[in-house]
Amino acid sequence: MEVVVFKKEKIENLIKRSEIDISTVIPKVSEIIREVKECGDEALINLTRKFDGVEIDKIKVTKDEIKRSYKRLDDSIIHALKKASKNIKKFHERQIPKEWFINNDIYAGQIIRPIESVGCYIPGGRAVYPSTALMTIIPAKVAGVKRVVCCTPPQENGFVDDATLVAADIAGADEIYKVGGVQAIAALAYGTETIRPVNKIVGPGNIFVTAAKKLVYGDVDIDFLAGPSEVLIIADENAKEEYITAEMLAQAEHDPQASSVLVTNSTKIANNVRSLIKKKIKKYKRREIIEKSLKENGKIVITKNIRESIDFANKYAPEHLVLMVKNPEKYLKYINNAGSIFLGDNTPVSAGDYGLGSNHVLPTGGFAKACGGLSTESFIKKITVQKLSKKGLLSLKDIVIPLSEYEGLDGHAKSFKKRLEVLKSEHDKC
Ligand code: HSO
Ligand code: ZN
Repeated sequence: MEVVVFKKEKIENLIKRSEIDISTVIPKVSEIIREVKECGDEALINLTRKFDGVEIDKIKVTKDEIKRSYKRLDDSIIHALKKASKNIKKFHERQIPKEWFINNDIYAGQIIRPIESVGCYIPGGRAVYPSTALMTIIPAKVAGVKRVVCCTPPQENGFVDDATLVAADIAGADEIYKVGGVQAIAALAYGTETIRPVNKIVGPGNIFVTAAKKLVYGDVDIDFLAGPSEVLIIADENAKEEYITAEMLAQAEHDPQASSVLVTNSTKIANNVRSLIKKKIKKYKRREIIEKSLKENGKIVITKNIRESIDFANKYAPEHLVLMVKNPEKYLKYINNAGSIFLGDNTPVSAGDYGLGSNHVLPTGGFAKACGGLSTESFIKKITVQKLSKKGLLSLKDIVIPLSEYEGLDGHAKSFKKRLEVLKSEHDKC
């Protein structure tokens, strides 16, 4: 793992992550989307055989299959899913935006309405993510989405992973389909005989799923294009080396492309964490993945002080930002770019991943400069409403007429002036 001293001139190099070039898979992904558009369910069944190696006859998950999964699942997992879903619900209820009106001659405001139908994509197959089912479906339901559709690939035995199915059920999914990959995104966007299309698709996936989301965007809305996981830890001289190490190893185990970055103003912490990682890594089940991830994308950056560490973090715009410094709250005001911020020693990212309440579907690859993570608002439309009193109409005369004429849109000016004429004649009458 690289240890570098921070230099402004090197910033562009230092904020680079592993490069995943979606464009290389676009032709193949477009071909699969076309196949689903043309052949519907038949394509879903054929593509599931081809890519997942699984034979399915029915795409829709039945009530009996859900019951079967509850029975097979350990009580502790059901308990964990239920408890997590309560926290996630509570958190996301606070995110419901307000309706408001400015009650004047210019009466204007916004009403909020949920998107009618949403597709939640939950990765599956070899790695399963029941927690992602909670993180995508619950906010949609809290927002009031009537039809929440969940798509996730079947496992080798032809069933969906038990915990994913139970999580989707606890979260309140209205329909669950055992289809994954590009074919699932295409089905959600364009519909098949069994799956009706939705208005928006959310949730993470591999490079093919991400490319598919990019291609269907415009025909439907999407959340954002999520790439490999990242953590950036800012540590001062008081930070606990064991915690920093554990945090870096935890993020690296996601993916060889995942990035774990430590930024610290303490050379002692930098050196100790580097040797601790070497020691601790031996005990991890996913050691190979971690080693690759840290070798290719792990980094320790040494800075002059905490403010310089924060400047670096703002440029990097990490998915997860961990502040292991004294009085971390004090620094919140300086942070502009991060998907989610974890403060202090007792807040591991894994707590956020599984159910302290906040969402774990977050922007990666520097996208946190432009958007936040998945939230209740991701499923809500703000519709503006306006009503002018006579006085309000008059007050806009010197805005609308000159500007519409400047733009060469005399129809706009006429429509406005018509109201003024009527007002004037009413006024003249009395
Ligand atoms: N760290 C992942 C979420 C996750 N972790 C799911 C464990 N399971 C992306 O934020
Ligand atoms: Zn994670």
